[in-house]
Amino acid sequence: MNYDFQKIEAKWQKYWAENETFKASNDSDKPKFYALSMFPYPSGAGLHVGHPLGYIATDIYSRYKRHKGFNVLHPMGYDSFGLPAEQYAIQTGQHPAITTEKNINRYREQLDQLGFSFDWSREVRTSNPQYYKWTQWIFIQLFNAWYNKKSDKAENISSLISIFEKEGNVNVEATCDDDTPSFSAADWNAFSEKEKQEILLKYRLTYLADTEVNWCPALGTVLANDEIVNGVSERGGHPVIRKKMTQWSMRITAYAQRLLDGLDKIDWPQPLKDSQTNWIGRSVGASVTFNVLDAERNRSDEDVISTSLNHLDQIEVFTTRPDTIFGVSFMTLAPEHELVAKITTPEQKAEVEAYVEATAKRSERDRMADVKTISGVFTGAYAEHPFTKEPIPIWIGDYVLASYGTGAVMAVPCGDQRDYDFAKHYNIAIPNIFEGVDISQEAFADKETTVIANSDFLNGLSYKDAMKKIIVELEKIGHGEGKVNYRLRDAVFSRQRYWGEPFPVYYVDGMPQMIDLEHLPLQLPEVEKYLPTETGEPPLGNATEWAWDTDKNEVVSNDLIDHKTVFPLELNTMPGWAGSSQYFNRYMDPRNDDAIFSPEAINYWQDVDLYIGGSEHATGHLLYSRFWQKFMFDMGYVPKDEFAQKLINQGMITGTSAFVYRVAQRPDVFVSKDVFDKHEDLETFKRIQAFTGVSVANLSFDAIRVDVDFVNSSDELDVIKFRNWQPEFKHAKFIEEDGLVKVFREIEKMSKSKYNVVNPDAICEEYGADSLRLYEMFLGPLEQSKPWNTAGITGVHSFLKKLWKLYTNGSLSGVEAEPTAENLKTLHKTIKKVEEDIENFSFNTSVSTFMICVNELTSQKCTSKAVLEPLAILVSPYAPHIAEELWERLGNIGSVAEAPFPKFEEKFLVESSKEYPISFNGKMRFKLELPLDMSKDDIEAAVLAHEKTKEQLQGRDPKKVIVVPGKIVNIVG
Ligand code: ANZ
Repeated sequence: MNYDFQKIEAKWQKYWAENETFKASNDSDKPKFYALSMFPYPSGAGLHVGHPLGYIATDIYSRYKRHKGFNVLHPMGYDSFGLPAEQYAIQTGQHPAITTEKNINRYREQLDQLGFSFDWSREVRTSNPQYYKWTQWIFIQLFNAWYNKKSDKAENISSLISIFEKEGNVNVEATCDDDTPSFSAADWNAFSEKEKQEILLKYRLTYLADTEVNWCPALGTVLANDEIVNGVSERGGHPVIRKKMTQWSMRITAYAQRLLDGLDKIDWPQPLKDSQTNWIGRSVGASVTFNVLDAERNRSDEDVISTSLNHLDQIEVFTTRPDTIFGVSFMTLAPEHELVAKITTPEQKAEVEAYVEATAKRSERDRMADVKTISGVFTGAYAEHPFTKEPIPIWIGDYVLASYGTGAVMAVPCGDQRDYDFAKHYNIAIPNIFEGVDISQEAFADKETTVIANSDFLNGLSYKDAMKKIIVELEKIGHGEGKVNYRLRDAVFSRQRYWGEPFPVYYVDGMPQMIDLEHLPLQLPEVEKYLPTETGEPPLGNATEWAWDTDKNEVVSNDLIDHKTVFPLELNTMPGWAGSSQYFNRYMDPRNDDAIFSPEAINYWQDVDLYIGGSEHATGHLLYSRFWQKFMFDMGYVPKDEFAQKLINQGMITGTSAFVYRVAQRPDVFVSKDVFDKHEDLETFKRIQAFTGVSVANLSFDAIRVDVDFVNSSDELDVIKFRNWQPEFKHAKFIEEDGLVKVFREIEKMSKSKYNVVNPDAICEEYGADSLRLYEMFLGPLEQSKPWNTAGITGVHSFLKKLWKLYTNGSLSGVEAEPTAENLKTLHKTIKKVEEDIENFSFNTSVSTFMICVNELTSQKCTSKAVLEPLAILVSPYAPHIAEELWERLGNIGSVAEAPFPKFEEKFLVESSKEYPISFNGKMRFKLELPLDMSKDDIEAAVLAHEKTKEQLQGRDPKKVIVVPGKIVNIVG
C-alpha cells in the first residue's frame, strides 16, 4: 500500500473544513490558548516557501495545545489595505478591491493546501467595511480622550472639559502640544465654541496639527523617512522637500514611559525589546532656559557686554549634561526654530535665510546621519548665561534637529564632540574660565570625573553629585529643572492615499467633527482616478460623492455642500498600521456588529498567549499595537495592557540565487561556471577567444541572474527555458563544459526580483504538505535564518514513507499485539523529547526524534496499537494529514486533533535488567542479562549455574567470585 499523500491530504483538508474541526468557542470550560501568526499582506506574488515558516510553527503549537486540553484560538486574516494594490490601480485602472480579492483567494488556496488548523470562521480583512468600522471607532475613541499625567492614564475628554470649566488648565498635567497657552476657568468659559475645540485638539490623543513632513511634489504624497534615499524618493528618484502640512497625529508620546516599562512584563526577544527601547530613546537630563539679550544692543561687539535683556525671548534647551553648563561657549538652534527669524540681526538676515532654505531640502534622516559635515550660521544674537551672565553667541546649525528636545542646544565644546568641531571650525571662543583648566575632550567626556572647574558650587563634585547639584541651583534661580526626554515622536496618521481607511471625520468651520458610531462604517468612495488631484489634494479629492449630510447622516454629492447641514469630508486615509493595531482583539469576536468585541469574548480570551512573526515589525506594528492596547486598557475595554505575553521572531528563509556568467563584450555569449573558473588557463582562454572574438586585454564577465526554476539540483541550467525566458536571451550562445552549462549560487533574501523564489505549490504537488511542513521545521532552529534547498526535502519525505510503512506493513491487523518493553521504551522517550521540544519551540529537533523513533519501531517490528496510536498523536502537530489517516486506519472515529496528548511515564525508561559482562581473570568472556533487583548471592549463583561459565571453568572451582551489582561479575580461578 503506497503512501498516497495527495489523496490523503485532500481528504483531510476537506474533512477539517466540513467538520469545522478547528472552530474555537468563546464559551468553554477548558482553559484558553490564543496562538497568533502575523497576518499577511496579500501580495500579487502569492506565498513563497519562506512565508509559511512562522505559520507552521504556530500551527504545531496550536495543535499541541489542543491535544493538551486547551480551547485554542488560532485565527488568520489579511492586512489587505496597502500600496501595491493602489499602484496597480493607478497603472491599470483596476479597482484595488478587485486586485485584493483576487490575491486573497490565491493566498487562501495556498494556505489551505498546507493544512493549517485555522479557525476560518473568524477571518478578518482590514479593507472590509465591517472590519474597518471598528478601526474608525478606535480613532474616535482616541479623539475623545486625553492623557492625564496625574492618573497616568488616558481619560475621556469630558473630564478635561470639566476641569477647564472649574479651574482652567493651570493645574492640569497632561501630554499636550508645546504651544498650549495657559488659561483660567473664566477664560475658558468665555472662549467661543471654535476656540474651545482648538484648545481641546491640543490635548486629544489623536489630533490635527501642522506637522513637518517629507513632501514629494512629483508623487503627490508624503513619504516616510525610509522611503527617501539620498534626499530623493526611493520610487522614481523625485525631489523631496520638508513641508508643513495639516495632518492627523497620534499622541503616542503620552505612552513613552509605559511602553518602556511594559517591556519588562513580556516574554519577547531581547533584540526586539532593545530596538523598541532605542526607538523610544529615554534621556535623563535637564531643561535649561537662557534669556536672549536685547537685540538692539547685540549689534556691536562692545554693546554685547551689556546685560540689558530682551525679556520676551527665552531659549529652552534640553541637555543630558547640565553639569557642563559652565562650559557653554555658544548656543545652536535648529534652522526651523521659531525664534530664528525673530532674533536674527539685520546684518545676518540674508545669510541666515539662505541657510534655512537650504536645510529645508535635507531630510531629517540625512541630517542625523551626516555627523561629519559641520555647517551653521551666526544669527548675530546673544543669550545670557544663567549663572555667569556672560553673553553667549547664538548660531543655527542643521545638526540640531527641530523635532528633538526643544530644537535648541547649549553647546559645550569641551564636553561634546560635535560642539567642539563646530567651535573649532567657526573659531568660536571658548570661555575664559577655562584658562589653566584641562579642557581636553577626554577630561570632560569621562562622566565619572569631576566635570567642571571654576564654578563655586560644582568644584570637586563627582559627575553624579554635580548633576544633582546643578539642577537644584537651576531651580533656585528659576532657569531650569530636571527633565526626562524621549526620542519617540508622535506618529503622523494621515496618508494621501486611496486604498486605506477613510477617517470618520467631516469639517465644520475648519474644525473636525466625528461621525456617530451608528452611521459607521464610512465607506471608501468611488473615484475615477487613484492619483492626487490637480490641486494637490489626496485621491479622495477626486470623489464627487464625498460630503456628509448631518440631517440624513449619509454621504452625499459634493455639490450639496452648503456648510450648514452638508459638510466636506476628510480627504486623507489612515496609514497601513491602523488596521493591524487591534486585529488580535477583533479576532475574539469578529462578526460582532455592535461592538469591537463583546465583554464575554474579551474576558474569556484576554490576550495573545503566543505571537509569531517577522522581526521587521519591531518598531512599527509592534509598537503601535502596544500603544493602542494600553489606550484600550485605560478606557476599560481590555483587561490586559500588553496584548501578547510571548512573542517569537521566526528567522528568514533565504533563497539560493543562481547566476550565469556572460561575456561583457558579447552580451549574447554565456559561459558555464567551470569554464569561467579556469578562464585564465591558456587553453580555456583561447577557447573563449575563438568563440567570442574578444581579445585578451578586453575580456571581462558579468553575472546574470537566472530564475532558480531553470536550474536543477546539480546547478545545471536548462538552456531552452533560459532562451525562452526573456527576449534578450533568445539568441543566447553557451560555452559549455561536457555539454553542460553550470550556474553559480549565492544566498540572498528570497524575493521575486531576485528570481530565487521557491513556490510551495510545486513542492506540495511533488512531496505533499506534510513533507513541506516537516522540512521547514527540519531546516534549523525557528529563530535562525537559513537557506532553502529543495533537494533536502527527500530526507523527510522518505521518513514519512517509512512511518506509513510501519503502520501499514502489518496490514494493520496485528495491531492488537501487546507492546514489548522495548516498544514502550522507544515510545516514551519519544513522548518525553517531543513534549520538551514543543514546549521549548525547538521544532527541528523533534523531527529527528521522530526519525529515530520510527527506525527503532521498524526494527522492533512493532505492530502494537498501544504504541502506534500515541505515536500518531505525537506526529499530528507536525504532519497532521498522515497522522489523521493513520489514526483512522487504527480504527478511530473522528479527528486525531481531539485526542489527548500521550502521557509520558518514566517507568518505561527505567531499566529492569542489566546485561552483565562476565569476566574470567579480568577478561570478558560473555554477557548475561539478569534482573536488576537480584541479590548478590543470587547473581553469583545464576552466573555459576550458566552453561558458558561451566565451559570456561572446565570443572575447576573458582577461587573467588567478585560481584558488583548492576555493574560486573569477575570470576577468579
Ligand atoms: C550639553 C551637552 C554637554 C550635551 C555635553 C551633551 C554632552 P540624547 O542622549 O540623545 O538625549 N541635543 C539636545 N537636543 C538636540 C537636538 N534637537 N538636536 C541635536 N542635539 C541635541 O542627547 C541629548 C544631548 O544632545 C543634549 O545634551 C544636547 O547636547 C544634544 F558634554 O547639552 B547636550
